Amino acid sequence: MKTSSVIAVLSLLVTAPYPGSVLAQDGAQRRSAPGTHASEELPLVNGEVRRIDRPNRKLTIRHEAIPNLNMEGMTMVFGVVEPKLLDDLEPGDRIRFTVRCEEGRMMVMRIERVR
Ligand SMILES: [Cu+2]
Repeated sequence: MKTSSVIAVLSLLVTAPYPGSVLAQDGAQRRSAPGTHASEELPLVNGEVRRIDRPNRKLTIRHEAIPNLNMEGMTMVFGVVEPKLLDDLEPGDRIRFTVRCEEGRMMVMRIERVR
């Protein structure tokens, strides 16, 4: 049982030739650090992009409630964990995103555009 799950994980790692594999590797490296392993489990939150500040890697989002932060819906500024998350965004885009609190800062971990 243990052996088969190890094999399953290994084959997932080996068969990840899509661009996201860089992120997957990154995640694997960070997995050893405490408290940084749960980004895949963060709830997706609905929001709308209001403002994009690429030089400062910040994003203003009008968001619905964020359960993992006990936050009601509001408009606020978030940091962004990877600058490339901002690449295809424009104000007015509807998104689903994940966020977590890192060293007291709200950091967007992932963004999906909703069409
Ligand atoms: Cu908020």
